[in-house]
Amino acid sequence: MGESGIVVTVQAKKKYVPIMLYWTNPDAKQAADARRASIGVQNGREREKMEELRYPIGKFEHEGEISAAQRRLWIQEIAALPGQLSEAARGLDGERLDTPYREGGWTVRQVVHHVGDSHMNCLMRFKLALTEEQPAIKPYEEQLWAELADSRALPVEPSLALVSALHVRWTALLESMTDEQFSRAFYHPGSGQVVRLDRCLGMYVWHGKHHTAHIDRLRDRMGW
Ligand code: NI
Repeated sequence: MGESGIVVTVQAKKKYVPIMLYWTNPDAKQAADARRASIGVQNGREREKMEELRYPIGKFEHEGEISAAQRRLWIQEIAALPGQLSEAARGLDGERLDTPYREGGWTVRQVVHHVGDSHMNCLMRFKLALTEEQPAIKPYEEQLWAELADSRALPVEPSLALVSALHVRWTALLESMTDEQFSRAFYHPGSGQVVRLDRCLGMYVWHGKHHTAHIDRLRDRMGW
């Protein structure tokens, strides 16, 4: 009896020691988190943290009608974006540009080139919708574009210059647009949605801020 009692105690210890270690030893907790992350398991808090890194300003939301006053504010933000993006990337060198804004995410370099890719496509969508009757636009594989040589290797300056020039033209176009023109739309074959230009304007204001915030938040976290 005495002997088996000892065996039971040892088994109990064996059984509970790892659990105690998990809660009391921060290294063990970190290792367990890393193991879970490596096999794609996330708890609620980790998921929340990941969402925060991914969507630092939340997702685009706008319910209902878009007023002329709202459009005017958005147009000002389209005009301001190139300056904000340049400011976010200011002074970052090669190694910092190649730092992902989150684990598994794009590098700062890719983020800046992506804004160029994306807003270039968007200006074309505006022009298509303004000159054709609800045209189908051409979706593109943004993930794969971000892996191409220019996005991977070029300094960010060419894309900052591109975004600057692009937004000058885009702003001029937006400022000229009538209510009727803002109600024009294109068809997006990827999502199957018909997108009005006034809503598209809001989405791209969000988009520019969203990616600028990726860089700003990374700099904050890194103390750059
Ligand atoms: Ni994007």
